[in-house]
Amino acid sequence: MRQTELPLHRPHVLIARAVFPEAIARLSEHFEVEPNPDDAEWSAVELSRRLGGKIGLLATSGERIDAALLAAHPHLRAVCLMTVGYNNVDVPACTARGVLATNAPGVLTETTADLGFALMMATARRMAEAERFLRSGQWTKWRYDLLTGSDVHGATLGILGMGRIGQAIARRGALGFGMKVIYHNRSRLGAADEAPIGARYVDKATLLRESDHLVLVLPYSASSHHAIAAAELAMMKPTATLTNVARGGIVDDAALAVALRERRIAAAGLDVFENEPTPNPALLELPNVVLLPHIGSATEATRRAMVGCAVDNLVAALTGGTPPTPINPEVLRGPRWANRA
Ligand code: 8YV
Repeated sequence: MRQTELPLHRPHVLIARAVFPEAIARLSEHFEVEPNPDDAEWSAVELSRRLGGKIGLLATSGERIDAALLAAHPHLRAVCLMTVGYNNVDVPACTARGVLATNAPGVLTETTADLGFALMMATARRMAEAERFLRSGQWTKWRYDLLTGSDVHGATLGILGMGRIGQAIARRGALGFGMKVIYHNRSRLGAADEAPIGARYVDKATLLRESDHLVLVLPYSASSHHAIAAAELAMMKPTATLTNVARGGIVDDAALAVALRERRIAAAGLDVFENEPTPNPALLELPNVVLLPHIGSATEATRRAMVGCAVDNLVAALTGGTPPTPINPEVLRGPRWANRA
């Protein structure tokens, strides 16, 4: 389309963080786009200021989309996240105002499961600790009990939160490593999903007691806040490991640091934390925890797919199409979205 053919009043959209240039280019085919090429971390006030006059927002899980922000921007129609988790969005407030919210499920499942499994293995086999040992010149001889960890193959893999990513981690454990899979979830899987991986549904207490390697993959919400705290850690085996690739806040990090220090569990692998990007300092002091800076979905292909999904949703929402992954699809049947062209 030549410049002269552009409609005079193209809708304005905001991109909250730096993204791949192709995403900005695709949005620019349809909208006036304000990007954030410097990846500046905007305060809530700055985000609100920049949202003025915009009808669409492409965001991550780092921006708080709450009732106050929505109230300040009554013309906003769509908030499209490039992440699967959406605990940063007040979905009922969006729905009440007829604002469509979308996320990016599916595209990051296998990549995040790879990282979750790798982190669980690194934790069980003390890989980060072993690397620090070597780099610091402490490796002077072989010894029968040098950096001995616990087996992954044949062990009992516990999954708390058996959604897409939980099932993908369970598949890796059962089919690749001969692990026994037990899980707890809000709802039990159907037999067709349980059978191929031999997954056994158990209550949360049994999961805590029987897991050799417990992996957390549940969404964060008020009801999952501190789902793993001192009482839960006390129920685990002293030889067990705990891996969290879900969200900070599901684990009480202070209580975990105490349990690790006192060897009430063997080790932990954490990709997510309370108060990111500043983990509880007590964790940084401990040898038996592997710490990663929230890289579960961080492969180039997957990050491109995630932002691509958000772009697909935003373009569809604002040009009369069908957004592929809405969180609150009911708003599209409401009065605000009637007769959209
Ligand atoms: C993101 C994630 O990297 O999709 C999610 O929910 O946790 C990650 O894939 C992170 O949320 C970026 O804000």
